[in-house]
Order: sequence, then C-alpha cells, then structure tokens
Amino acid sequence: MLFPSRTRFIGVAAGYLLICLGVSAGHNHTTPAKTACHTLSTLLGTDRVQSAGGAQYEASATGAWDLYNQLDKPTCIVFPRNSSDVVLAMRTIFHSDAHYAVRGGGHSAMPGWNTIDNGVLIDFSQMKAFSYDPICNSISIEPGVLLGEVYDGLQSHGVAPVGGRLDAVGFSGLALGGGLSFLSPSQGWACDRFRSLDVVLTNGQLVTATRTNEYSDLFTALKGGGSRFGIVTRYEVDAIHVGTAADKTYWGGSIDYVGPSSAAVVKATEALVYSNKDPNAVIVSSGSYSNFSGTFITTSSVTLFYNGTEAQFKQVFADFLAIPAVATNLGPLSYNQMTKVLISSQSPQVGPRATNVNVYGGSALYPGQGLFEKSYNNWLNFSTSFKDEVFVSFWGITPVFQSQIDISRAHGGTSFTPPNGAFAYLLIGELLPLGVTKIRKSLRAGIDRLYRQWVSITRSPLFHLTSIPRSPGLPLYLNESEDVQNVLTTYSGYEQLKETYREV
Ligand SMILES: Cc1cc2nc3c(=O)[nH]c(=O)nc-3n(C[C@H](O)[C@H](O)[C@H](O)COP(=O)(O)OP(=O)(O)OC[C@H]3O[C@@H](n4cnc5c(N)ncnc54)[C@H](O)[C@@H]3O)c2cc1C
Ligand SMILES: *[C@@H]1O[C@H](CO)[C@@H](O)[C@H](O)[C@H]1NC(C)=O
Ligand SMILES: *[C@@H]1O[C@H](CO)[C@@H](O)[C@H](O)[C@H]1NC(C)=O
Ligand SMILES: *[C@@H]1O[C@H](CO)[C@@H](O)[C@H](O)[C@H]1NC(C)=O
Ligand SMILES: *[C@@H]1O[C@H](CO)[C@@H](O)[C@H](O)[C@H]1NC(C)=O
Ligand SMILES: *[C@@H]1O[C@H](CO)[C@@H](O)[C@H](O)[C@H]1NC(C)=O
Ligand SMILES: CC(=O)N[C@H]1CO[C@H](CO)[C@@H](O)[C@@H]1O
Repeated sequence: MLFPSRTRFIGVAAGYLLICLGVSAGHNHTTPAKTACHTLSTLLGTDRVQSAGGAQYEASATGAWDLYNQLDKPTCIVFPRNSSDVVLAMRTIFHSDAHYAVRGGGHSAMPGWNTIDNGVLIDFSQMKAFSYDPICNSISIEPGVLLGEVYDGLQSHGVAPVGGRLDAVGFSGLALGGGLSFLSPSQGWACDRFRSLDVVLTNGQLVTATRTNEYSDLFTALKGGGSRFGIVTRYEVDAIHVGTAADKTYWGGSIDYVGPSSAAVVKATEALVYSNKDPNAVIVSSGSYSNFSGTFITTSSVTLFYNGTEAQFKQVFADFLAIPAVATNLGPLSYNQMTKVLISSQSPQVGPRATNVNVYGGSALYPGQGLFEKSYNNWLNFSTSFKDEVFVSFWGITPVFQSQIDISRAHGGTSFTPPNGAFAYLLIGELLPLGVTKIRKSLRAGIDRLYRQWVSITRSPLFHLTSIPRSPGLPLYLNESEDVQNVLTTYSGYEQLKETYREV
C-alpha cells in the first residue's frame, strides 16, 4: 500500500477528541468553515487562529502578492507555529469538510491559490525558520521562508538552496511547482534538490517522504505536482556552495534595450537556447510593452551571468553585447548579488505585494524553429491591440538546457520530467491598470486569440481555448501558467500523479 494507514502519534490525541465533541449538532446557521474555525480557535487560541477584525487576520487577508488574492475573506486564518498545529488544522478541516487554502510566500499569480472565501486559510508566515547543517550538507527550510531571507541568512556560510531569482518570492510554492533558479543550468530545478519533506496529508497524518522510503511516490508527486498532495511543513534540501559576499565568482548583470533592438534580442535568445551546452551560462530574456507617462514603449531586458571570468562571459554572450543597448550594468558578482539584479532592473510589481492584478500564462517551446520570434510577434500585436486595457504586458523566456534535464534525471526525476533536448519556458504576463480587478470580456477574447495563434505556430493538434499550446511533448511550468491551462496534464508523470492523488 502506498500510504499506510498507520497513524503516527503526534501528541494531538486530546485535541482530536475535542474536535469530535466540538462540532455542535444542528439548529445552527453554521457552515463547515465556521465549525472548523470555532474548533480551531478553541484548540489553538486566538494568537494562532484569527477571524476578521484581528490585526494579523487583516494583514494576511490583504497580504498576498497578486491583487486578485488580496480580495477574499477567509472565515478564519490559521497561523501555525509548528507541524503539530498543521496536523490539528488539517484533522479539523477534514472532519468538518471545510474548504481551505494554503499560503507559503504568497506570490502565486493564480486567483484563489493562496487565499479563500468561506474557508480556512493556513498562512505560514509564522513558520520561517531555516538552518544549514554542514555535516549533512543540507538546508532545512520552513514553509513561510522567503527566498531573500534564506539567501541573506546563509550567505556567511557560503551556501544557498536552489531557489528562485527574486527575493520576495516564497521558497515553498516555488519549489513545489518545480522552481527555476539562476543555479538551475548547473544544479537542476529547485525540487531536484529535495532530500526529505515533512508532509501533513489531507487527513491530518504527518509523514516524512524521501526518494527511497515508503512515501517515495508522494515525494515524486511533490516534485512539481504542487499543493494537491499534502501540506509540506519542512523541506530538507541540498546545500549548494555558492560562495560568500566576498566570492565574486560570477560575471554579468543586466542589459536593457528599447524599440527595434527587441527583435534582435529575441533572435539571439533563441540562438543561445539552441546552441549553448555550457552549464555555467545563465540567462533570462524578457520583453515589455508599457505606458511610460502616456507613451507606449517596447523594451527588452536580458539578465546574463557566467560562473567564471569576464572573458568567458563576453564569448558566450557576444550576440547580446553586439545589439545596441540603452543601459548596461555588468560586472563581477557574488551569488547573493545576482539574486538582487532582477529587483533593481524591473518595476515595483516584483515586490512583496503588487498593487495591480497580474495574469500569467505559460508555454514551452523548442528552439531552432523560429517559434520564439513568432510567439513574440503575436504577443507584441496583442500588446499593442490591448494597450488601453493592459498597463504592462510582459513576455519572458527561461531556458532549460540539456544540463538541467540531465541533473534532474540523475536526482530521480520529477513529476514533469521533460524529454531530452534544450527548450524554453515562455511566460506571458499582463498587469492590469490600477484598480481593475476583473478581466474584461474583450481582453479575455484577446488573450484567448493569442493562445490560439500559438496553436498554429506550434502546429499542435490539441486546440481548445483553455490550453496554451506548446511544442509537442513539453511540460508547462506550473508556476508560470494560468489556472485554466490544466498544467498537470502536460506532465510525463500525469498518470502516476493521478494514482498518487487517489491514494493520499
Ligand atoms: C515577481 C515574481 C517572480 C517570480 N520568480 C520566479 C523565479 O525566479 N523562479 C520560479 O521558479 N518561479 C518564480 N515565480 C513564480 C513562483 O514560483 C510562484 O509564484 C510560486 O507559487 C511562489 O510561491 P509562494 O510560496 O510565494 O506562493 P504561495 O502563493 O504562497 O503558494 C503558491 C502555491 O503553493 C501552495 N503552497 C505554498 N506552501 C505550501 C506548502 N507548505 N504545502 C503545500 N502547498 C503549499 C499554495 O497553496 C499555493 O497554491 C515568480 C513569481 C513572481 C510573482
Ligand atoms: C453555532 O456554531 C458556532 C460556530 O460553530 C458556535 O460558536 C455557536 O456556539 C453555536 N451556537 C449554538 C446555539 O449551537
Ligand atoms: C508545537 O508547539 C506546541 C506548543 O505550542 C507543543 O506542545 C508541541 O509539542 C510542538 N510540536 C512540535 C512538533 O514541536
Ligand atoms: C562554478 O564553477 C566552478 C568552477 O568551474 C565550480 O566548481 C562550481 O561548482 C560552479 N558553481 C556552481 C554553483 O555551479
Ligand atoms: C497612460 O499613461 C498616461 C499618463 O500616465 C495616462 O494618462 C493614460 O491614461 C495611460 N493610458 C492607458 C491606456 O493606460
Ligand atoms: C492582432 O491582434 C488583433 C487583436 O487581438 C487581432 O484581431 C489580429 O488578428 C492580430 N493580427 C495578427 C497579424 O496577429
Ligand atoms: C502561478 C503559480 O503560483 N503557480 C503554481 C506554483 O507552484 C505552486 C506549488 O505547487 C502551485 O500551487 C501554484 O499554483
């Protein structure tokens, strides 16, 4: 049996009984969520369970990154301090049949993924411990930790987890969705470096999953499969030796372009994804169409790093250096400095809390067929057509080189393991104008038309509105996709995931 029914005693038996007695019978206009919240506040106290009016409740209810996710009103919010609190919360939720949502760092761009109306929100903002164990060469991370906190906190030890590229994002949601890092070309996806995961299953059972133990299926499912399989209360991951503040072992930074240079940047990006075999080269390439005080401008930006010398950098990225740029900010960098580059080169929406609604859609493309350019042109046409409804329109490429796929396989693979061959994830983002919280029908139709255009560029036979097409066989990136895209169905491990899901 995949998940043995053996229930570990976790010191909550007394609380468990209370739950069963606490459910007041009948004659009461209560909802499952209200019942769960009532029981939980009795069990955990008002500092760990709050409802509307509580200071922590209000900060949390409106504290998610995407404006979409700042609008819901959870019935109550649980702020667990340790895994026992999560066990208790999940048992209570399970028995009362309440709806619930979980928040790590709060950066999901999917509406409703880290908040809930009429349900219980479990907010990990009070579980932010992390530590480095030099003997095991591992890092232990609690689910409320933001990347900047762990990068800064472990810098003096010269280590970091494989995490994301921006400080304000949570480790938790990022890693469960796969996790793309500046370290990924040489070290794999963030989830490739999981060693063990403490997981509270939906019935409240606490288990530890590893690659080889009896929960190995759950372990693989959590590598990319996201939040459906249980709540992770602790991550133990490999420590990567990235160096301290004094170790400026990388060379690079950002280059910004405007107008006509953008087409050349897109071509150079596709050429690099096609030909690069060097795991020390790192690139993120993006385009934006935005309103600068009434003037609409197309800009491009590349973030480029090389783990090595300036001369090596200049050789690998020569094409980008040859394109006329408006701003170039390159030099020797420590790893920690690299994780601050995107913050300084991009607009405020990358911070802890966005003032606008962000809509993300994703795709995955093979290089060498002109698909980058075609998708870019379609996106640019979309952006200019909808300039009155979109404040900033965004197009971004993250390459996945063969080295990353090899490392991933060597670490046991993930739930989305792609076929061999370099490809790139494509992220399309629309930042709606200030105060706009609904996508208008005309814009929705425009987004759907854009997605349809990608059907023809990738010649995919699968044509339906809710699936942004991709090069055949490639998985979408969960963390950069729209919720209507049915991302998990694009995974090689989809059947296995369904099986695992049935058993948890
Ligand atoms: C500005 C910006 C920059 C980004 N940069 C990168 C990047 O460089 N690389 C990259 O890979 N991605 C990046 N992302 C995408 C990022 O991976 C996702 O937004 C991710 O969901 C953020 O995780 P979180 O913990 O902050 O979010 P949350 O919204 O808190 O969580 C996301 C999802 O994970 C679930 N979840 C969270 N914690 C747990 C848990 N402990 N157990 C079970 N489920 C849980 C939540 O329920 C939710 O569904 C970026 C996003 C933004 C907005
Ligand atoms: C109704 O349910 C709420 C929440 O579960 C509880 O606080 C209240 O005491 C109940 N009232 C009665 C009359 O049972
Ligand atoms: C969690 O904290 C409570 C006290 O708040 C304590 O009784 C319990 O033992 C702790 N559980 C764990 C796993 O540390
Ligand atoms: C950077 O390159 C050096 C030398 O090639 C290598 O030892 C080190 O592991 C690399 N660092 C990372 C984080 O990949
Ligand atoms: C563009 O910006 C200008 C000035 O900031 C503003 O007046 C105008 O309404 C904006 N246009 C759109 C379509 O957002
Ligand atoms: C450009 O976008 C508009 C609006 O979505 C659409 O009607 C038109 O067909 C597009 N043109 C091209 C060439 O893609
Ligand atoms: C946009 C986004 O946040 N997508 C996903 C990132 O990964 C988490 C964890 O699995 C998902 O739950 C998010 O929906």
